Amino acid sequence: MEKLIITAAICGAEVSKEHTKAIPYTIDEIVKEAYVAYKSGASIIHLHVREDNGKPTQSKARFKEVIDGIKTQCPDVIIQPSTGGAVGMSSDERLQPIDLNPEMATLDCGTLNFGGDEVFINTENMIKEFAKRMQDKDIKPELECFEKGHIDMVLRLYKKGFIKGPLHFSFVLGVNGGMSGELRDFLYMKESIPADATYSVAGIGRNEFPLAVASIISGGHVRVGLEDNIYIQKGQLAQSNGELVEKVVRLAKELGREIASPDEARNILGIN
Ligand code: KMH
Ligand code: ZN
Repeated sequence: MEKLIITAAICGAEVSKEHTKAIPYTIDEIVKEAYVAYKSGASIIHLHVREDNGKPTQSKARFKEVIDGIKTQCPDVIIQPSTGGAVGMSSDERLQPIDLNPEMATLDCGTLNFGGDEVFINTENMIKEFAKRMQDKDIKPELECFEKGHIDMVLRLYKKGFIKGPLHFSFVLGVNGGMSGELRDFLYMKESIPADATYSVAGIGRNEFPLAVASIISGGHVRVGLEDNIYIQKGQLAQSNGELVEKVVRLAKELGREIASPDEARNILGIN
């Protein structure tokens, strides 16, 4: 089996210091969390940024400061800014980090409810526009699919040339409003993508580690981090993103999967 790519989703847009003190807000806090996740075994940092008071922002200037800081601490890590941002942001707002020419960025592949009255909007035309902006800059999209219909959307747009291969999916399972995160959901998603595509799984909340194990033994890749889950085990908050990454490294070693370095991850994903 190929080596395991671990993505660390260190910050997100929804988790606050009321949920866990470990969630980073400031530039220094985010850079530190990225560094610790990287040292623990993450080769990709899935990146959101915040204002100092915790408010999510897609400000290009803020992303630049954080990315420069991360690159100083861990020059080879792959940085994957979010173009999802937070619910309610406009496309222009969300697309700002693309102008910094990152190696990767997220491409959210469909609309879904996001708890309460929130709706995370990603229409077909938005997906086409985001995909084109990434293609023009040779940015590798991480195809975030929150349910099976999102995979169908990717496959349609791939056929029509709006999305270029090799395809790399991220199954984000267990969001309140998306597909649940049971083993059968993961298996259905992974069996629905082309054989030559790569995939990673991000289990939300209690789904994080069971789905990580399922992906490790299936030849897929794994995303963990405080954006997705704040507990290291039932009832016990994680101290840092590094602690969550370390747990995946331990599980992978027990199950016979080696961990990919950032350059090995580039090779696996077809990033030049
Ligand atoms: N914060 C969510 C609304 C992404 O990073 O592309 C969207 C999200 C997906 O986190
Ligand atoms: Zn995200």
